[in-house]
Amino acid sequence: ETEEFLAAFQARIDAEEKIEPTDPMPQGYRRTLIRQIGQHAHSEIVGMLPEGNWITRAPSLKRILALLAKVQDEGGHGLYLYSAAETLGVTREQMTEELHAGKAKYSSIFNYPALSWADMGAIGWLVDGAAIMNQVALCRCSYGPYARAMIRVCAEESFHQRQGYEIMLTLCNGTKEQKEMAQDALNRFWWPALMMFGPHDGDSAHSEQSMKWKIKRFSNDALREKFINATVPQAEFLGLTVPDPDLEWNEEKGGYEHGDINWDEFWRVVKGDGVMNRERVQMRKDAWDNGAWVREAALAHAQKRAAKIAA
Ligand code: FAQ
Repeated sequence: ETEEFLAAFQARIDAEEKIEPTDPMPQGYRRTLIRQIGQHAHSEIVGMLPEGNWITRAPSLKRILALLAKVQDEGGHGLYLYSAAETLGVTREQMTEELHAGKAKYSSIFNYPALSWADMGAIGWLVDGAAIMNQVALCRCSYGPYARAMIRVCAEESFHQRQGYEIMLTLCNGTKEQKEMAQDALNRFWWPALMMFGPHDGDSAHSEQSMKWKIKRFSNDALREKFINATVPQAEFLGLTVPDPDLEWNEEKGGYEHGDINWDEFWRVVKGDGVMNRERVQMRKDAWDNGAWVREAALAHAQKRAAKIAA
């Protein structure tokens, strides 16, 4: 790649032009997007598992319907994102194989177990809340197909966030036990939700280049702080306590100071050693194997149709 080529590409980025699949692009730009969009797609698909487990245990028909719709949306987001990644020259089979082989990552958050009904509230409120904070910025990503996919995904994600918050609100206005259950879910999901934004800027391997290419519009820390500032008042409204004794409003910066994140735990989970990592990947492998006959049948059907049209 010549310097002229890289400079011309950067000039397009700086002029806020969208990059489209057939446009020339540096190998690094393509690789970064395949990595990030692939990881994002896997997160949606693996992210169906903790909540999928609760569909049959949701406390009412209304809750079952909302949760079922949410989990289906996540499946849709995954397919949308796999398609966006495929425009860059990778196949869905390749991405799936990498996930199953433990080579491709997915968000650390989905390696924590969902232990109670309140976790469905906390996941919608905090996990979708964190996801939206990150994804609203991605709607302006320089790569066209990814940016456009994010618009619809964000609209659906905001419904997910509200259904989660409404579960929390109902529990917090309920019995003492229900409120305790909500507090327990917040205690367990708060820190993992903050970890979703990735390592501190100084430790983030890809941020600098991704910001230059306008794949990322905000740094990991900037988005994490925006999330904390938006979410702490919501916790207060619920009457719950954020499990961070160092959380403090800083008038000067107009935002909260927070305590240290446990980065050892973060890297352990990212590297495959969280509570649920093995089970989550195994579930995906089993689903892939058990679905083989559907893929074979769909292929046979497509071949038959093609032969009929040709005849
Ligand atoms: N978990 O240099 P950076 C959802 C990895 S939302 C696991 O800062 P980057 C919706 C990172 O890949 C969740 N790995 O990396 C939903 C890299 O490793 P690599 C998904 C993490 O890419 C809600 C290394 O650490 N959202 O699914 C994590 O510039 C409810 C160094 O980090 C997205 O994926 C982590 N938390 O920034 C579904 C959003 N953080 O690849 C169901 C798109 C970092 O070199 C229910 N992705 N790593 O081996 C992004 O915005 C970025 O990729 C970041 C990381 C911000 C996640």
